[in-house]
Amino acid sequence: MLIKMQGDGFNNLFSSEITSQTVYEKRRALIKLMATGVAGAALASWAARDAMAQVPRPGKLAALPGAKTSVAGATTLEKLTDYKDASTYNNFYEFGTDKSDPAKNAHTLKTTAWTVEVEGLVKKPARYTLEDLLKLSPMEERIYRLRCVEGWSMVIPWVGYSMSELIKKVEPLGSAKYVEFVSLADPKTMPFVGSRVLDWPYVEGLRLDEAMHPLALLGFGMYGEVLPNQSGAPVRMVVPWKYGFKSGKSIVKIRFTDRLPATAWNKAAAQEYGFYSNVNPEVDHPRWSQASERRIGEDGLFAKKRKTLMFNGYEAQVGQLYAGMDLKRNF
Ligand SMILES: Nc1nc2c(c(=O)[nH]1)N[C@H]1C(S)=C(S)[C@@H](COP(=O)(O)O)O[C@H]1N2
Ligand SMILES: [Mo]
Repeated sequence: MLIKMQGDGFNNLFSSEITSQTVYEKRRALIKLMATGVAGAALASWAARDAMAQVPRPGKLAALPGAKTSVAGATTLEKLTDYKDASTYNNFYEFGTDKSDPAKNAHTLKTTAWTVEVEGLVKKPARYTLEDLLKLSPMEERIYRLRCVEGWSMVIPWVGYSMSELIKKVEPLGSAKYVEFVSLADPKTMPFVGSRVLDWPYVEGLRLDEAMHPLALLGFGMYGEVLPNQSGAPVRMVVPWKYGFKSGKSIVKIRFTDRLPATAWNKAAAQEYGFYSNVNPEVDHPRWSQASERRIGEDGLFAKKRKTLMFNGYEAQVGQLYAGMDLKRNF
């Protein structure tokens, strides 16, 4: 696989002896240190800081580490979701509607010779190969919460870089207002693309200023490795302040437009899935509350539900994007 060609040096950046438990403990120790105040924080060793942003590899796929991110708010100190949960409990309807279907079925997805076409209202439309995209900007590791509209969440160490890096390269025209992300729809390798649940291809979209926000990630990996197919290999969006369905997987086209994109879930049920779909505990889904969530891996009889946070906890970073907007109408 081509990402392996980036050299074994990458693998060495990751110490495989560190268990996820020790990393978690290091991160907790760091939180304790920080709680003792500025002086305490200054004492935090670089090793402990690194533990916040470097995660042991599951050792299943090619290494793809990222440097500690410089984007404010892009790393949470919450316990990471186990790789096993994050890679076996998925929504990827092209491979079936059960949470366990993508892990079972997505092995047929062909991620070699992948290209992403950038078109529409830009000065420099281009067809990027995956290799081009991997080299476009340095990889960062960002630990984001992802909140599904169905009421569960995960904490995942993603690897990628801000979508804004690609947007700057293609130079949007003044008339560009929105960005559409189009997923692959290949009936030969995606068994459920023929089904009538959604209109294929899966399309998602953001306002241009949302897509330019540094937190909006173009993701190529997780847990220090390339994405497993079921997570949207080889390249996907991760928009942590919005419900999970806004983060399109296995993207083949990025289109700049002046019209509000017709997104897959909005077309399927407009009254349930709005264009914005910012995580908002005050706006219920028509069929259930959004006030709380279940963290995957914490299930069981006595697991407590967590309160869902406005903008999934990223309000300080992204709230300004929606200043003056009625977020009940623009759900
Ligand atoms: N192409 C495509 N992208 C998709 C989906 C999908 O069905 N097809 N499901 C979305 C939904 S509903 C969620 S919650 C997230 C899940 O991402 P994860 O499986 O990596 O947790 O992917 C989103 N991206
Ligand atoms: Mo979702």
